[in-house]
Amino acid sequence: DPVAPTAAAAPDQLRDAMRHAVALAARGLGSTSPNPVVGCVILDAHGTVVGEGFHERAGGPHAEVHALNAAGDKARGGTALVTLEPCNHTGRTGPCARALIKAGIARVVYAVSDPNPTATGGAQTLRNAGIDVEAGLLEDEARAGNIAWLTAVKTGRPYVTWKYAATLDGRIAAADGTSRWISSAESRADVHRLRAESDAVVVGSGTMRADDPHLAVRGIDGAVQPLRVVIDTEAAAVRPGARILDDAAPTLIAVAEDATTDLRHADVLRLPRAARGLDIQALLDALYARGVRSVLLEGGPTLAGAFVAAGAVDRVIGYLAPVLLGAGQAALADAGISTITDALRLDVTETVRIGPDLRITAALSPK
Ligand code: AOF
Ligand code: ZN
Repeated sequence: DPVAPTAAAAPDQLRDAMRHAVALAARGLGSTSPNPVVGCVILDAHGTVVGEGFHERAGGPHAEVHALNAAGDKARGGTALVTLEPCNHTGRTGPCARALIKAGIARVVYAVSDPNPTATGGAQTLRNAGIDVEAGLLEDEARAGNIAWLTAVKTGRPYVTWKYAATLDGRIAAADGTSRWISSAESRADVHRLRAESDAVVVGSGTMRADDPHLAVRGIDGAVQPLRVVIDTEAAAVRPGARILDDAAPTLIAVAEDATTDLRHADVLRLPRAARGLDIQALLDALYARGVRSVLLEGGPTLAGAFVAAGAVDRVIGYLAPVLLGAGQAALADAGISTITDALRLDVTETVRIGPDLRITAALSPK
């Protein structure tokens, strides 16, 4: 029999619990793709937290199942707070709507509706079972926490964050090409966190030649390594012995269809050429097909310009160091913009001090 709805948990208890669920969800960033990050908190009939959980990896239990397991019998008559509408389908795991009903949950509060057509319908299933269902609590926060997955589901390509570190006057290298270190140790550590939260890290041949980057995550316990991607159109920048070819993380070298490469032991992806280098949409399609939902574009200015010109950047994260250079390489090269009316205008979503630097996050409006 359906359990009688209970409104025992007070509004501020619900809000606090949802805020905690959003924080729990974030712990899955970088390891759940192609799935979303989801957090869940269970309150008993008095509003006390009796269980919590988050989705840790695709194929593993959903957040609700972890939280229900933690709560056990205490879930009966209680409230479940979930950052995403509980699923209604049997995919790699059973439907969470059924699991919540079976556990005797009286009330479900979720933040964001599930846009995934195969999983949607959980709210209705719960209502049909006599459960009190409310949507939209802390929706903006939960949406922001899942922005990569939500955007990728909508657009059918990975969510792309272009990250750069520059002087206050927007230079990423001095006139003679030297660049170590413009941003602080704190900012560089923060970039490792960004990498850990991303499914793939992308650089171009210029960065490959200039820096021989490693691109793996260091210093974060339990981090899932991102796929390291080099766009090496002419198959000339990645040479045997490059640091990126070690086994610290998987690596993919994207080259032109007609390029010849002698690289062994590397995963090579052949893509059509475009006006500038490789076809970026084709690259993003190929990454999406491999389960990549979030891409961290790490450089350099030419590649970033091509991504911006292709409309393939969703978000920009700039680390600005209180340093002046004057002459030197600009963070962004030609992006196909030549007049002020064509300038891309972004919305700043966050500003944070990172050590001596300033980190600015800005989003491009979806087209
Ligand atoms: C998750 N974790 O905690 C919740 C999800 O691949 P499956 O079969 O595990 O199903 C994934 C879909 O389930 C996902 O796209 C989303 O729509 C829904 N909810 N998914 O991975 C979770 N609650
Ligand atoms: Zn589920």
